[in-house]
Amino acid sequence: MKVWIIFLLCLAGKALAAPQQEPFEEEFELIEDQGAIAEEETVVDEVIEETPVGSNPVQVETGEFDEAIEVVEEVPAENPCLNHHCKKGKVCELDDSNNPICVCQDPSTCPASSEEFEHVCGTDNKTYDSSCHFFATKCTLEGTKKGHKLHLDYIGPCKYIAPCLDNELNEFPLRMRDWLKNVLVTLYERDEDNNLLTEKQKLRVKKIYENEKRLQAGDHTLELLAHDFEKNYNMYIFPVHWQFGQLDQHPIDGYLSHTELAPLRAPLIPMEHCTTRFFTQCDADNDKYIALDEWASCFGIKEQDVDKDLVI
Ligand SMILES: [Ca+2]
Ligand SMILES: [Ca+2]
Repeated sequence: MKVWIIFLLCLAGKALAAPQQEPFEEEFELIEDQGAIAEEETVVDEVIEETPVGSNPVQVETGEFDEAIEVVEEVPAENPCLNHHCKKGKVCELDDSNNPICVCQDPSTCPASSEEFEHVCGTDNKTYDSSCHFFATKCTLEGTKKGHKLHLDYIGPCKYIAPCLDNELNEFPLRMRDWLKNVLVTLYERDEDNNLLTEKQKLRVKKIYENEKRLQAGDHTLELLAHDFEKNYNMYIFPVHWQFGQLDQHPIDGYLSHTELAPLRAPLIPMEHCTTRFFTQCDADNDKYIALDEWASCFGIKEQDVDKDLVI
């Protein structure tokens, strides 16, 4: 969770803190039914364990979010359940023929959690003690309309989220863009041997980093952020593209699904009440996916500057 706390502090205009290496906890679910996609990603989780996660909290490995993964590995083991992975909310049990099967986890077997930051809020506006409790509960509703509609909405206990007004909606990308730029600069500054950025990315960030006109990280007014975007527009093009590339991973297809967006969206909602509205309106053609041009446009990037080569 640390990474997200830092992330949110940054959004609040605080100075950027040190990059973190912890992979994001498994907080989310596969919101859309993407069984086919998930199957292609079966190895992702294990790879992630060994790969240093970039310091950008948004650079979350979305493989962690794929609840629909059920894999039987062909490694012989005494207990067939040892290598049988069940999606979140399910646990492995042996059937009468000693074959491993995934069954719904009893929520009462989830580790007790009294810490507020471990609570999650469901789209049913109910607070669950932890994501384990949430997914176990959702599993018991599988096949029902209620279960289909139930998703993890955001991290933390449910609370009143004020409606996002039009003028507030316009403020959201101002902070977000500035934050993205600062994250990249911080990655660049700290990226000695960590390879948090590729060589190509480093060259692009170097230009931003070395630009004397760059607005330094800090607590800036919205007026200043708006002015800087106008004046130093070119510095924001790459960070917006880069963030899209970080999220577009499962699969890498130039579109962000609800699931791919979840690592960014869910922790933000309790802090930034315009999050849901912002990402909803980003999907301009309302096809449930955010394409690169839709993404760029909602961050104020001009059509002629949208470049899929910048995403890589
Ligand atoms: Ca995608
Ligand atoms: Ca769309």
